[in-house]
Amino acid sequence: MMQKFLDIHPEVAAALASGRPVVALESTIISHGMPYPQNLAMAREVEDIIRAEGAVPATIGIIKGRIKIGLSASDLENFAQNRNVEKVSRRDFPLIVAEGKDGATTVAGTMIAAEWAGIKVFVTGGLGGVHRGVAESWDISADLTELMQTNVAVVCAGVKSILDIPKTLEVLETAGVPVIGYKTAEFPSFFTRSSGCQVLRAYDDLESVARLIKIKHEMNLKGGVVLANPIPEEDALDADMINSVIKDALAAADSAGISGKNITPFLLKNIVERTGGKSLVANIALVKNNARIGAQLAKSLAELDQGL
Ligand code: PSU
Ligand code: MN
Repeated sequence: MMQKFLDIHPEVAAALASGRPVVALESTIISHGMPYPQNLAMAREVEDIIRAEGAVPATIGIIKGRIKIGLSASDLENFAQNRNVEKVSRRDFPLIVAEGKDGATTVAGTMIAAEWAGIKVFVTGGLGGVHRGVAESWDISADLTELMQTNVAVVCAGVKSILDIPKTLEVLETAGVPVIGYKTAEFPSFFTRSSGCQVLRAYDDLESVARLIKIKHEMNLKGGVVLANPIPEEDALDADMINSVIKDALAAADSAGISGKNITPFLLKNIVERTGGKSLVANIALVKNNARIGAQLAKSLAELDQGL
């Protein structure tokens, strides 16, 4: 039924039809999460990594109101240069489609489209979550409510410490979302490997994660699974340095009066500036690491689905 809104790239359609592994990727990370041209290089490299692992990448975005599952090289370029591309979460989806506009999908937006297309694994950098100061702002990302209702597994490096990590994990618990640590018992905090918070389970092999995802689907329990994959040790930033940068960035957002959907892009940009680009290098490294693991997870899941 939803197919009428989707344009599935032939390579992706062929893989889905034959049960081969496909990995969804978001476009907000390209248009609103990183500066040009590093964002374009990142988007291409991540697709290459997924292909090298034997899976098919499907970067998702909206072009002239059509939901694209798998983008061409020139589409990627467009998103990277952010030519009037809106950030699209669940709320924005029907507007952008109805208005025939271009939109870059967030974690929530990408999950919606991935589920429609039949893609079960989605790789990103970091989830949105509960913002610090939530008691005043009521700012809780729609990524969390999407994870509550949409059956897609999301591979990420945690949530950034611009957010309130303990409260984010509480909301995920309420939402019924299993948060699994890949080779870690501690939930990672994006730029660093630790947060002081525990995951629900630590799994050392992706077959176990695939089995969990498959059983959750079979039980018809709606909602996603989070696979938290820490940034590689050698790419992690110094915790004290990044935490103090984040504090300053939050203060800057506050005095600039930024709110709503603009706050996350504002903070990301501000942090890149304050770290002299170091945060961008770390961000790209962790996304690439997630792409490798996500592709392997999609392969495990495809094998299970085919009864291999
Ligand atoms: N975290 C990142 N990079 C990003 C985002 C989050 O490290 O680009 C983006 C994702 O698309 C995520 C969105 O879904 O920000 C969350 O936005 P909000 O907080 O407005 O829900
Ligand atoms: Mn928000």
